[in-house]
Amino acid sequence: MTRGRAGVALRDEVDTEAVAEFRQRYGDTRLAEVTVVIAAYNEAANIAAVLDTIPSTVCGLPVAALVVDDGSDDGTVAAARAHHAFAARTTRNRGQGAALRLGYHLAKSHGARYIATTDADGQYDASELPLIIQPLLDDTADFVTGSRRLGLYTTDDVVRHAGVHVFATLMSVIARRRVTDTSNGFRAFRAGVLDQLILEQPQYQATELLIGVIYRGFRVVEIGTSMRQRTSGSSKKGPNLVYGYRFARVILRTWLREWRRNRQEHRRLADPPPKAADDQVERPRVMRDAS
Ligand SMILES: Nc1nc2c(ncn2[C@@H]2O[C@H](COP(=O)(O)OP(=O)(O)O)[C@@H](O)[C@H]2O)c(=O)[nH]1
Ligand SMILES: [Mg+2]
Repeated sequence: MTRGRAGVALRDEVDTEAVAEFRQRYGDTRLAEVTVVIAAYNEAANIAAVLDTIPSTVCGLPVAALVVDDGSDDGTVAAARAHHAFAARTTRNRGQGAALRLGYHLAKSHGARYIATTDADGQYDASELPLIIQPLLDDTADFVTGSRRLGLYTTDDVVRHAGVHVFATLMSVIARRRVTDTSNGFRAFRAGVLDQLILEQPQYQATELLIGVIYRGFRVVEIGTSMRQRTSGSSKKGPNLVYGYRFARVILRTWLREWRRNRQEHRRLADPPPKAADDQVERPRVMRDAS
């Protein structure tokens, strides 16, 4: 991937091909105002159940699901399309971060105003979408991230559990504010936020996103949400120690990069982000629903 450019422009031929195929299938269809992007790698056994729990409206806004099949060979893309999701497919597996980035590009260029993410393995509860969308509509946050420690966490993996605490402490030092969960994949943000973020991690994007939004001065809010065990299969990110090592490396590299970037721009951590074009656009009118 090309380094150091902010925004979600296409990076390589895998992106270009996937977008061309997406446009051939869907034309310039507008996605919903709230688009839930889901990166999926060989999740045919889980994706249908995840999609079936995504509500059609959240806080009065229409919702669409956009699955990015990250080079699966188990029929994930067909399962997604059979369950009313928009789906893009890459010709090879690159990692969750690269897949999400492509999803953000598609969501933004097809009209999404708010982008949410969840996992394809059933670990998050889509009925909790209002919790992470409402602060964006209230204009009290630009980026809302779920926190298992403020919400509900079921796991029997003590190493991972300890890791969540250790990384949260490290992140709190880096961010100079309390952060309780650094790797939560259930989050939502204004699509315009992406214009200012550098996203180059092909796999471990969670902390790159989080450090990015905090160092750019966006209003970041953590909300207690639920996190369960995977519905089936096991994590594909490697054993805990490898995961932990790579994760720590991403945190430290991103921290250094964002710290330098702010210094070059004579910005301080608490400075608000430069005004983006997206902020000029009138906010959508929200019809309240029962949720
Ligand atoms: N691990 C992994 N997950 C991917 C990849 N591409 C997309 N994903 C999706 O990213 C999400 C998180 O992956 P998972 O292996 O469950 O990671 P974990 O929850 O952090 O242990 C799932 O929805 C995967 O299907 C990839 O290359 N590797
Ligand atoms: Mg998982």
